[in-house]
Formats: sequence, C-alpha cells, structure tokens
Amino acid sequence: MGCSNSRSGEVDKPGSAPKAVALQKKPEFPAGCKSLLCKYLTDDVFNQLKNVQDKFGFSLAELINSGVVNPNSSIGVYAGSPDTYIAFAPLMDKIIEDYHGFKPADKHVSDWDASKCNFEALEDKYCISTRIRFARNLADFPLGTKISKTERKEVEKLAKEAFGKFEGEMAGQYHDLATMDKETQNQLIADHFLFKEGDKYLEAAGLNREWPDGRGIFINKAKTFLIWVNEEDQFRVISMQNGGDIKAVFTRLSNAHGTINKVAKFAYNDHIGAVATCPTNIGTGLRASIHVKLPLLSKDMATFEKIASDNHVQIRGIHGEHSESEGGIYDISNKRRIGFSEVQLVHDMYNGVKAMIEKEKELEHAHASH
Ligand code: ADP
Ligand code: DAR
Repeated sequence: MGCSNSRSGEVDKPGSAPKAVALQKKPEFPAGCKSLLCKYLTDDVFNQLKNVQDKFGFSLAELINSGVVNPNSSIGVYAGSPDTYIAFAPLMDKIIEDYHGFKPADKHVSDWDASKCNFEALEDKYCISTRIRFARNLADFPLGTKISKTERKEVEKLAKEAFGKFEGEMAGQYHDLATMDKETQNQLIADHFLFKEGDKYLEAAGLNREWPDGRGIFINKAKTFLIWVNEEDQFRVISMQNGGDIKAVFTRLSNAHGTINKVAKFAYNDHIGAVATCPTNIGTGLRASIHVKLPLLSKDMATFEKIASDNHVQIRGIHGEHSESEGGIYDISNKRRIGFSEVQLVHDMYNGVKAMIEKEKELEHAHASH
C-alpha cells in the first residue's frame, strides 16, 4: 500500500471531512468524570491548545469531542492524524504517560522475533481460541476521524491492491461491507471475525462517517488471517485460530507483518512507534487475547482481577470491548501496548492466562476433594 502525498483527483462533497472548529471556552465535565481527558484538559492546557490545528486541520474540538459527548469515557480523545500527537503534545503526552507509563523522552522499540516465544501451547480444555492483532494507519493520510470520503476510498483501494498480492497461507478475499448482505455480516460478527458497528465513542469521534462506505474485511482461505479496513484504525491485522497455541498465532502474525511492511507506508514516529487513532493503541498497536473458560475462578472476581493486574492483562467479555462474558468464557489480553516489544506483550498474555488456568485447576481439585 505504497502511497504518495497526492490525494485522488475527485473533489469531496461538502461535509465529507469534518470541519475544524475553534472552541471558545473549555467544555464542562460532570462531577465524577474519570476520563483522562477530564483529568488533563486543565485551563492552562486548554488555553495553550484552543486555537491549535494539526497539519491536516484537525482541531482541539475534534480531538476531544468523543470524551465531551461521552463523559463516561476512560480516555476521551481520538487523534486526527499522525501530527496530532505532536501538535497537541501538551495534552496527548500527559494521557500517554498516565495510561502507558511512557514518558515524552521515551522511545518505543519493537521485536517481532516469534522464536523468542519460549513457552508451550496452553491447554485447549481451557483455551477456546487465540487472537493477536496489531493496529496500523497509513503515513500520508489523516486518520479515520478526519479522513474524507474520497481519501477513505483511496485507502481501501490501496489495501485491496496489496491484498491481491498475498500468497500461500495469506491468500484470500476482500469483503466490502457496503455490498455485504446483513446475514453474512451478522454471522461474521457472531463468529468473532468482523467488527461490530454503531459504537457511540467512535460515532462521536467521527469514525463512523459515511458508514459503511470504504469499510470491509480481508479473510484468508483458512479464516486464520484477517484484516479490518477503515474501522477505528485504517488497518487491524489479525491472526487467530482455535485453541491455545499462542506461538503459532504470533508466528503467523509476525510473518504477515514482515510481508505487509514491505508494501505499506505506515505512520510511525520514533517516540510512540506505530500511530493509532486512540492513544491506547500506539507503540506496538498489539492486543494478544485468549478466550478462556474459567467457570470457577470467575466466581471469585477479586482473585480473578488480582491475577489480571499482577500480570498486566485485562479481562473483557467475548464480543470485544464493552461486551459481557458468556458461559464462563472471558477475553484475556495484554493491557500494555508501548514501551515493551511485541514479543514481551505476547508473554504478558501467556503469563496471565497461564496463571489463571493454574488457579482454575486448584479450584477444580478443591471442589473434587469436597
Ligand atoms: P480489537 O482487539 O481489535 O480491539 P475487539 O476487542 O473489539 O477488537 O474484538 C473484536 C472481535 O474479535 C470480537 O468479535 C471479539 O469477540 C473477537 N475476539 C477477540 N479476541 C478473541 C479471541 N481470543 N478469540 C476469538 N475471537 C476473539
Ligand atoms: N471508549 C473510548 C476508547 C477506549 C479505548 N478503546 C478503544 N480505543 N477501542 C474511551 O475513551 O473510553
């Protein structure tokens, strides 16, 4: 997906890219608001940034709108371009340091060497499925929050050209969401392959504009390698399979990363690594997760959450963010994204799930002896 600075010749219809507006006064947040936006948009930071625009004309109002409209946000901001992290550094650096513990002078370092995964597969008895993904955006475009309809179609076009070159295990087919029938879409979502739609946080950030135009999913023949196009990020590159063979899933993703990086010009900078729309996904942009069955441990949420916290993993439901667990199955994934390599974060997930399974076994023995 090599791309130039040029934009396609088509003139966008008015409204296809949000217009930058300058805020006259700092938005009010309700009492008890816990978002990092609320915490760090001080009067001083607001006055520093209220008239700033990044290189793509992205304004403070656009950067914070999701957190203003949704005061229950945990973060509250979505970037408009790779330059947002520089132009709005007085706010973004504070949010990044609070969430990731990553300081403005720190430099992210990557390591995709899957041979360093020195662990065995986790037991399929507990591990329903393993999924590892990374988020990426193209270097020469605004992010989904600011991109125009024409630019979004250009990103999709470049993606489809690259997908057509995939060979061997990676070979597959692109499915355009705009022409996908509802039954197929709902089945792909139910089968955990396709992204959901209508997220209110993404909506308020302008990420759902002209939906579903320019959105889609690439799926390889074995349904073990998928790429989301133009959802929250321009690309979510995903390796997944049933069971707990984390090393096999990471090896596939690492190989795909090597292949794709040869043809795509992704947005990186030497401070935050890969640029993402949400600051929680910068650095590696990697989330390694296992759907794991823990019916006994999940009855003791305090212990469950302590194991998660001690191992830098987070507990989610089985249909992605803001979803619930079903049948004692939970999505366990690395919380950290930056300041640690891809190999280290896969180890975080392994260590967390391994510790949870060991505890589940202890509880099984305790129940069996009663
Ligand atoms: P992301 O990891 O890209 O942020 P979500 O957490 O929103 O995506 O999950 C997107 C989809 O991937 C959801 O359908 C979710 O069920 C599925 N998913 C996540 N982890 C796994 C897993 N380990 N096994 C199977 N499906 C998974
Ligand atoms: N819901 C938004 C984003 C949190 C992180 N999840 C992402 N990026 N999908 C919030 O600020 O809570």
